[in-house]
Amino acid sequence: MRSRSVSIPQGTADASAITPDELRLAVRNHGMPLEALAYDVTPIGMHYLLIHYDVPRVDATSWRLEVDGAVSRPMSLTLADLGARPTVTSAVTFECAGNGRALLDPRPLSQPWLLEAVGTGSWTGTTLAPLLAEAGIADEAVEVLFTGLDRGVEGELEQSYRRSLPVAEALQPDVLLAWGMNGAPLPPQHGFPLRLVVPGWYGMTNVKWVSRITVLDEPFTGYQNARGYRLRLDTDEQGVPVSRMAVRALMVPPGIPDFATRRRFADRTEHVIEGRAWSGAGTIEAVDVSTDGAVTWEPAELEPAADPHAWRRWTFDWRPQAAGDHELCCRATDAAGNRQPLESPWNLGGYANNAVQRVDVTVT
Ligand SMILES: Nc1nc2c(c(=O)[nH]1)N[C@H]1C(S)=C(S)[C@@H](COP(=O)(O)O)O[C@H]1N2
Ligand SMILES: [Mo]
Repeated sequence: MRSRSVSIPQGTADASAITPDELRLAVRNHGMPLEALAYDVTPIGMHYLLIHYDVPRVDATSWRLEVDGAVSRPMSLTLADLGARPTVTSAVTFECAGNGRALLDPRPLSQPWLLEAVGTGSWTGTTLAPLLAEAGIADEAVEVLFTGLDRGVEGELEQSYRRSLPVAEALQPDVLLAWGMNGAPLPPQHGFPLRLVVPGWYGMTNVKWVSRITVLDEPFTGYQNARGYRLRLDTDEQGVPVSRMAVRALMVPPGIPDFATRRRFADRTEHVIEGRAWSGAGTIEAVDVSTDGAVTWEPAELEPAADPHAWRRWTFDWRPQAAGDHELCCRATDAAGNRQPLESPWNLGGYANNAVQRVDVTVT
């Protein structure tokens, strides 16, 4: 992926080429073009998409949200019932846990993301915690399970897409049940009519097309928690659950691209490099930029955080000193002291690869 040669793809593929299965996934699940890092809130249609199975067609009039399990007062709510509750809007950055997967070597076979599985939505909905309080969570409750209406097969198991969260996480005051995105009703591909929004966690947590919330008195052992989304080197290993987003900065690639190769060309005037940074472990403390392939680093300028759960904008003035090839890199550090590595440890699922971004630019 770091080749400096400008090659034009012409009907041949080498061993590193993506497979037909990966291509099929890649055209269904598109990324956010990196130039959209320029927006505080990603326009609908530019936000990345990740859908394990098919987008379900949901009839909003017959749809209900069931709240059941270890609760004293089970509920069945319409969209109007939810809409009558206190409403909040919050900008939240999502990143797919598989972002960066296709840059790992060997490449785990799944959705072949490079770096663009990220976006920030302005989500409108109601806070989950008061709803669970009304339902009356039992003292023995340990997790809350969210079930989507989409069904498929994964790991040879037929299943609905569902994920659980520890009770303490589900009760965080910033966890939302959202019916709106960027001021409009949720579009079908983003979870119409209702989705979960859990700030700080990797994307898989934000269950779309939610139809059931089940309070559990023992941990969920279903596929997406027990087998999928685990950091492990081998299928026999239990591994560590994937949870919060690792610290990361990305830049808008400067200059202009070659159509086929996406290689960048820039002139020798001053360029304002801009980008965004985020972390699931706290606020962003610093972003550094390198214009010499991560040999030396200089601090970027950080803008004040616009929303506590949204990515933070940064800029860096770059005046190329010479014509020729330059490798631009950026790396973020968060308040917990986490800093992006030059290389991220490999794992079977290709999750949480937050290695620094590298952009080759030819200065003319
Ligand atoms: N029901 C359901 N929810 C889901 C998924 C899914 O396939 N089905 N994909 C998850 C994953 S892996 C990600 S990264 C995010 C993507 O959200 P977006 O498509 O709205 O960007 O949704 C999550 N919620
Ligand atoms: Mo994801």
